[in-house]
Amino acid sequence: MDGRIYLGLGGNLGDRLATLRAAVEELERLGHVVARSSVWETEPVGPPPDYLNAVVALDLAGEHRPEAILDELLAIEARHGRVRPTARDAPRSLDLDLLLWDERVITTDRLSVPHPRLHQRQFVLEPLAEVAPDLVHPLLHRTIAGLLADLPRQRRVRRRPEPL
Ligand code: A4P
Ligand code: MG
Repeated sequence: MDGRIYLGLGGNLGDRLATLRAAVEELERLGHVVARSSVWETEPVGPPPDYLNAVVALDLAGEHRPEAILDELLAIEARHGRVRPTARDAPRSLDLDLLLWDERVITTDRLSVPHPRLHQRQFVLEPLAEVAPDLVHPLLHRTIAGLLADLPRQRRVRRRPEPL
């Protein structure tokens, strides 16, 4: 399958900005990065420290099976020192989430697209709304800007001046 994918990047360990930038460079292997959000400093959901989060839109080069994309994301995470403890929301150097793939709905044992929690998370919606405010969530039938507007603001997030 080809098309446009939206990827969420996050990390709260190590040199966070350098890691996000290196990940974007590696993602260029999958296709062409057509938009990148600002870098956002965000209060953690789960244990500290704060995260940096960002979103990129990428036009896939050629055909990719959904799970091949996931495997590529996991490989990039591993190369950036991601270890997988069992605890949910454990601190990590790099987390790459496949947020959306055009308006497709994909459900396999290993992959759910749209990402099941994207609409609940300000650290995803703020950067996603910068690159795709009018994109419609294919299950909720709401735009990203609309989902963000309705989200109760419970956490600290701030846009950083450095580009991704
Ligand atoms: N998986 C299923 N669907 C997807 C998808 N659309 N994209 C599976 C990526 N992976 C997907 O992921 C576990 C498995 O989910 C993958 O192997 C894949 O088969 P993981 O990255 O090991 O687990 P995780 O990141 O701990 O879980 P998850 O569900 O991605 O958690 P979240 O929702 O990403 O939360 N606070 C702030 N401020 N910023 C953050 O970025 N991130 C998290 C992680 C917690 N708190 C945070 C942040
Ligand atoms: Mg994840």
